[in-house]
Amino acid sequence: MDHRALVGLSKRMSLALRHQPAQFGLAPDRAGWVPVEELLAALRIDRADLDAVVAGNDKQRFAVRRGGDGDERIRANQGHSIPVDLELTPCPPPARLYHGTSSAALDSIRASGLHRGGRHHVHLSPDEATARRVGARRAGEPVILTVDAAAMARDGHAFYRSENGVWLTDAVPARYLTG
Ligand code: HQG
Repeated sequence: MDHRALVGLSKRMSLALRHQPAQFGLAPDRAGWVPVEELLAALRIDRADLDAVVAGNDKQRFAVRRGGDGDERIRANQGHSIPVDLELTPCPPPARLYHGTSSAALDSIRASGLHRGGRHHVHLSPDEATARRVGARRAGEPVILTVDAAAMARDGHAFYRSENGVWLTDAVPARYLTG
């Protein structure tokens, strides 16, 4: 598959595993896993295509694991809008984390902090370059906000790290943001 086809399939897999499994006839378990065979059938793809997306994905969006019954299962590592319990354990964050957004959202974010929107958590990046890429997905000028994660952790906010290195927290009050 060429790069374009890989990106297209990655998007369909995200839709099926994070947002609209029922539309694909899939029923993820409470931790978000579906049998690999069922995803292949739902998307009408073969195993080599799926492996290419899982292995080649720039952000390691997907994880494949063998379940207790020996069958392989797949889930998205984060970013769901369907209810899932990713069984993340709280983990001490680095002193600073970053959030990329667009200048259009700045006034609102400065007033009310970062909200999780349609996702389960606010997504934060460990470095500015990643945050810049996230912000560049939006229309308008990308902006990088710095989160004082050390102070948040001290004040009792829980942080989680997804398998692909995205930092997650419930909300970021405006007083912890600069930039
Ligand atoms: C903004 C992609 C106004 C927030 C990326 C963001 C990431 C506010 C948008 C992952 C706000 C939500 C997550 C407030 C937050 N007022 N706007 N108070 N609080 N926002 O897509 O962080 O491709 O749900 O700044 O690479 O952009 O899906 O979150 O612009 O890792 O794997 O509301 O999604 O990864 O947008 O991106 P999103 P995000 P995947």
